[in-house]
Amino acid sequence: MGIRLFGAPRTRTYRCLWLAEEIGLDYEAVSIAAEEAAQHPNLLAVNPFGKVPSLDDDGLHLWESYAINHYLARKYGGDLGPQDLAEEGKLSSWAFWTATAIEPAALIVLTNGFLAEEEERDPERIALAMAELYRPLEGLETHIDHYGYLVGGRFTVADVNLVSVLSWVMIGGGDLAPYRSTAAWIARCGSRPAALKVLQSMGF
Ligand SMILES: N[C@@H](CCC(=O)N[C@@H](CS)C(=O)NCC(=O)O)C(=O)O
Repeated sequence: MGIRLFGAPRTRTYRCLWLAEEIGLDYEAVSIAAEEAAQHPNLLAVNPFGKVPSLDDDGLHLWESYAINHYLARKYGGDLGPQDLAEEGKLSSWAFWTATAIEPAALIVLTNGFLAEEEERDPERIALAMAELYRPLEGLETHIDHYGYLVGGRFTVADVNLVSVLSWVMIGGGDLAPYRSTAAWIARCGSRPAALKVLQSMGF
């Protein structure tokens, strides 16, 4: 049966495809239009909530992008995944932090700077979201300054997850330049061949 990754272009699928390409995973990318996801029988057979990304690994069905990435990294990812329980804990800390402290505000920036129709965009919302991100980004800046990457001093699944979300901020026009080490780390990670390959396939 193999590995099937269900996804739609220009969605959270990006972070799972990026990781799959970093791993060099042998998988089938099953493309489903985001508008059809909730009703698509093949996707609903894997994820009862009809969301992308979703994964079918030989009959094991997983959803939620961070959970998928942690599973792939741990099972197939070598150094991209945890080397021991302590690293597994740290990767979880970063994933939950990314999902709760960064992603909601980053989505506001992306929506108001890029996704929404011009007349519906609200720069004030971008400003408020960037203000909300100030404290998390200050802490991130200190960490990256010291360690270069999120976990273990090397590129891991945690970097894939967080950079994919921070790229929403950049696409939406949020200014990350004041966070110099963070901006350099995003550029370093985001220009890896696997990331560029997936971006290109999504028409960016
Ligand atoms: N928290 C989920 C969010 C999944 C999600 O909302 N996916 C969107 C695309 S980014 C989707 O499936 N949209 C289609 C729909 O909701 O019908 C994750 O990280 O995977």
